[in-house]
Amino acid sequence: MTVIDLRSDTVTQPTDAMRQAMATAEVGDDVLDEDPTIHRLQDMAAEKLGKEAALFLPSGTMGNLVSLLTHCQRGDEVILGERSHIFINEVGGLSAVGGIHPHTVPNEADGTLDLERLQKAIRHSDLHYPPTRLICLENTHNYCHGSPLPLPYMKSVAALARDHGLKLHVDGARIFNAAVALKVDVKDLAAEADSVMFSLSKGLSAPVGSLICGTGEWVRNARKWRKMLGGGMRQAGHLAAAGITALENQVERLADDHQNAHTLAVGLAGITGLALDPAQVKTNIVFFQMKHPKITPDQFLERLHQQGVQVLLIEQGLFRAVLNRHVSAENVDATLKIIKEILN
Ligand code: TLP
Repeated sequence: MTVIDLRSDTVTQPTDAMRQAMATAEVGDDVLDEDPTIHRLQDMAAEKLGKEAALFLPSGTMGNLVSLLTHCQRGDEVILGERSHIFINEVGGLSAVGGIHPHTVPNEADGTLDLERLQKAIRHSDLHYPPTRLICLENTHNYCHGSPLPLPYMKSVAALARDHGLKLHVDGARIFNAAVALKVDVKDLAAEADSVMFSLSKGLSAPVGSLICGTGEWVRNARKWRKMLGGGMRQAGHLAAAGITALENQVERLADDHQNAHTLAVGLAGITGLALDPAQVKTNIVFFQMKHPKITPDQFLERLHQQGVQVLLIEQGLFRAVLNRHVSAENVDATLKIIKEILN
């Protein structure tokens, strides 16, 4: 049976070119800063995002945590979306490890944070308040339909941050999806931020790794936090080699995932018992709500699984399907057919 795995783009397997590059990579001890392949990847990432420097880390979660630790002191406050991955899905690392206070603002449906609400969330100086230090945005915004945050919006938030002496960090786990969907250079999206994290191991198909990018001094400081968290990885150039291949070969094809997501969304919207607005689907993530008189969400999930289709049940009746390199247009048609059969 063909398995159509739509749980995430993190399930992607390395390409043959990546496996080849990993096998033959020239490596060294990266804690001693002597891994030539990691240097190449970091230079490439910094160049692509238009930043002075970059740092390779094992995961996006560590990339975000190291970024927050590098920007903030214990007791500082960070403003972020209440649907953000950092707030919901990173085990509360910012507070548990960093002693950083999260101040959430509701996300709009398109992943943005309303500028007025953001402005109100910024603390003025008062004995009782933690000092606001940082604003975090997520681009694309995973739990807001994978929405890409447009360039003018990024500029407005950056201006607000600057006016209040705050830093701006972007969780850009899928920033290349945003750039492809918006048809802008990723450099322009990154230009507005003091730091950006992006993942190699999602739609770009590398097996492991994320990068954080910022000024040279910021990255030097981040390196120390990475070491403290156990992210110093020795001969990790084998992993970085796959990342280089990912950046070289896998960015443009993200458009195929976006096209397939759109087809899936339009198809799902036409099925009785499912609710979603296909116009909200602009990248590779499709959220849909299921409500059926006879089938519970768990039964639906189980039946899909039996037919070889895997999606994630996020919360009561809300499902997520993420298009990725292993899911073809034919697989999307097959998925729609299977879902129709189950719900009819
Ligand atoms: N997201 C994963 C799960 O954790 C939900 C997924 O399947 O989408 N930022 C964003 C916006 C993310 O979506 C993720 C992973 C991360 C950070 C963390 O990256 P990793 O998994 O490398 O720690």
